[in-house]
Amino acid sequence: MALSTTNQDPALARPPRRRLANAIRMLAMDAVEAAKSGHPGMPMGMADIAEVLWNDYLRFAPTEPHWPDRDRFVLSNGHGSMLLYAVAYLTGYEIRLDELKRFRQLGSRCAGHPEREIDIGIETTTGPLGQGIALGVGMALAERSLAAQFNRPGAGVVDHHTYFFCGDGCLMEGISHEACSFAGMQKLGKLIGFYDDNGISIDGEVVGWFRDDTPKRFEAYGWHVVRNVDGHDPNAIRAAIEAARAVRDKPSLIVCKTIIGYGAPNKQGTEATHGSPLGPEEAAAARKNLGWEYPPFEIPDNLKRAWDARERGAKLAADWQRRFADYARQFPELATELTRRMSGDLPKDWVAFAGDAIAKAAAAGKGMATRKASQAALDAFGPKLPELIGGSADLTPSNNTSFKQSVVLTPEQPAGNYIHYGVREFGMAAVMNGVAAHGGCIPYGGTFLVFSDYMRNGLRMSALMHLRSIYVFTHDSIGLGEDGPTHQPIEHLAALRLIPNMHVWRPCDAVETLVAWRAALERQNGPTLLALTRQDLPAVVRGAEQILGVARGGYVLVAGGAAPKITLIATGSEVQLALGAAQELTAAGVAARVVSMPCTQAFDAQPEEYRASVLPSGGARLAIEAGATGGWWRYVGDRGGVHGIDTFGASAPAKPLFEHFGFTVPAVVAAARRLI
Ligand SMILES: Cc1ncc(C[n+]2csc(CCOP(=O)(O)OP(=O)(O)O)c2C)c(N)n1
Ligand SMILES: [Mg+2]
Repeated sequence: MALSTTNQDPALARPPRRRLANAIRMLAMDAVEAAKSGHPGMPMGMADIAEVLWNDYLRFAPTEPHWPDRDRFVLSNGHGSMLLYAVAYLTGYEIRLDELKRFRQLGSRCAGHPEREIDIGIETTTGPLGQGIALGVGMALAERSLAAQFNRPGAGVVDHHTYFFCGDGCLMEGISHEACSFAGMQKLGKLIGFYDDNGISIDGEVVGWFRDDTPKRFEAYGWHVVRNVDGHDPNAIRAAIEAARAVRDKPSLIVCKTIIGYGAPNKQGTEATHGSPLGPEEAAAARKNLGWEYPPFEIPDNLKRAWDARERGAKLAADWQRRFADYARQFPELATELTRRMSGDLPKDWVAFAGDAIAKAAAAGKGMATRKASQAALDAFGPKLPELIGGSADLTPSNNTSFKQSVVLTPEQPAGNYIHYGVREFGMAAVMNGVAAHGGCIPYGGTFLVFSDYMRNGLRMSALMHLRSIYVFTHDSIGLGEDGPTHQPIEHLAALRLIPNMHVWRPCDAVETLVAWRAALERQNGPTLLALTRQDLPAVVRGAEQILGVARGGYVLVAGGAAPKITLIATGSEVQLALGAAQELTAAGVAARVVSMPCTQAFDAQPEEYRASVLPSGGARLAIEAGATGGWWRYVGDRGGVHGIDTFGASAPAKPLFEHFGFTVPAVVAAARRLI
């Protein structure tokens, strides 16, 4: 790994590749210096790889960042974010130099860890290590799915690669196992990862805590591995990428030996460069060592010109537009459909279609478990929505996530719409996020509500990145019965409702379940979680206005007069208890209101006037939910009560369990009476 700066190819009349890479190094180093915080080591170490990838292979268009058939790139070792910002600036995306100068400052586009900003070429990138790999897997899966559905012989309009960078940290994380084992099984041949094999993480040399034989590990997953690539030799990097692209039936991992902080003469190769500024002295020494004569943030014109990818990108995008126009002439319906799906819009007649399905369910008035109702929702909506890509983490028969038109998605059936994710909850969440981020597909995935803990950061990332991922979580309370407390969610609903931008629905019957599904599908800027029962629930009788009320997240089921003495607020299976208790209270002369509150977030978003009409200020309020009480106090106020469970559950059939924990009509009536 020579520190040569003279590998110029005069025939191309381009600056030497090392100098092009040094532009990344210097921008990253100087931005971290200016911020007095950040991670110079990774961008300096991976600059040569990035230079080759962006300049020779990646198909992207800075002037048309949303071009649908662009290659996707995910930075899983997201702490190296300055590498992405530097490349975005150098290649000509709409990002000003002073944004780089304000790296990590309030309001700058250059955040510590980027999330998702396609306008400047950031597809999705995670701070939490390892998740980016899984996002890349999801993107590659979406690409293959769309290609299988839309490409026609001689007319390939979906044909791009997904690349990711990852580091030691990503590969130590368990999620890399889930995602890469899955990707190998799925034979995602257009997924290419670069492992920054620099032997260093924050605590020092990784041999003390990470000694896997990574190439063997990935070969065992069914990946194609290019070993021992000198990550500072552009020719070796090119050869590795060529080899990776040539293998189309396996994902590829390119194992790049690099030196973290490459170019900083005294600190390179050590953890000192990982996450702190090099300091003025070492930064000056790096400049000298790399033969960089320019002050911070100055990129000489010849380098800027050589990096500028606007013209090349515009040509690529225009070429695709021409091909797409031809395709549209030959296959007008497919072209319209692909355009719709990439836009994220639902079909034109969706509103009427979904409304009909809900009206039908209301008229049928059938009782069933809400997990069953969710399957009925898929049966109703699924045929209309070929963009749905569903799945379950090995609980398909319990989650009821497959429906009549489900076709298993495999390498042999890439146009399928149902994924057996295997027992890989976290991997599933992050793969779903990648599918959603790619566009053209709406992912949903199931497991037991209690195992949402295993995937929680994936749920959080979908909320943070505004992705339309739909989580189908069944067995939503002690009502699941005999499997016992390890399987019975208690604090989960409360905890999940705390994630900003996550919509949590806990429907009480088939109609509410359909409305919840519709809301999830129509939500383009965030995830939705459906908490569904294992046990059967009766259908609630509603008027037309009440059916409309469901979508508002909370609505009055039983008015109890204009000034009820008590308002019972319930969700899911506990709505039945509230209805039973209200009946008894009313019979005893206590005017009681019942409010069904399937989605607190949707309710909170309603105008004040509506909320006040549902929850009147007079009278007491009692919230009833078979889970942790914490989140309900804001709805019941000082004079209110919360009837919940703040201990772990127990192993027994559902009925005795509900009795044991006080989830019976008499117990709810007693709790209500204590408040009035
Ligand atoms: C899930 C998660 N855990 C911990 C961290 C904190 N963290 C950021 S970088 C890093 C070390 C990463 O080492 P490596 O991937 O080898 O990066 P390098 O130092 O080589 O750039 C850690 C622990 C994180 N970002 N995400
Ligand atoms: Mg490392």
